[in-house]
Amino acid sequence: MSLTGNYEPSPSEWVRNQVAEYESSGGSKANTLLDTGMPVVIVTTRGNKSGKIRKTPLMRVEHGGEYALVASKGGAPDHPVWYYNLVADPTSVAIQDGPEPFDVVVRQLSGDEKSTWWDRAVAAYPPYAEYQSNTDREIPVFLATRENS
Ligand code: F42
Repeated sequence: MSLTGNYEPSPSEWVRNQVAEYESSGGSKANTLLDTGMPVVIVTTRGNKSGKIRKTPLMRVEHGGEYALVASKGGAPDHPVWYYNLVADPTSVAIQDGPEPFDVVVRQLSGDEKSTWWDRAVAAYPPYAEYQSNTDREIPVFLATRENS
């Protein structure tokens, strides 16, 4: 995994606790969003200002070995800051979906490709549709593909 460096846990306690429990259990615990039963993955990025390692739980949206990363932030008017990390360095990204993380590269989707992956995202986690209806911000979607594929 090329993403080495100083890990800075999230300032949000429930987020950093979910990352810690997911990683320490090899993905067998804390692998759903609270009590929804809907699966999550852990995405590692590099802080675009600090250079620190950041880890962010996101809903698991997988198809054919690729993953959509949905910068919904609950429908907030502003992007989550991990969005800017991906924009700044789309090759310093890893996903953990189970026991071990793996390197990916990401690209932001648009047009028909985004529509296809947006439908998959809403199928995996229906509240995404409500988040988008609650904000004028177009919720960005990134496609993550394994680096060695
Ligand atoms: N968020 C989503 O957007 N989509 C999801 O599908 C999703 C699912 C999910 C499931 C479980 C769970 O526990 C949380 C979930 N979340 C989901 C919430 C997600 O994990 C994040 O908490 C949320 O998206 C907000 O991301 P954020 O990156 O805006 O988090 C803030 C609070 C944060 O970490 N801020 C740090 C801080 O110190 O204030 C800085 C983080 C950072 O990356 N800093 C950069 C750096 O250089 O280090 C600079 C960034 C910049 O450009 O300012």
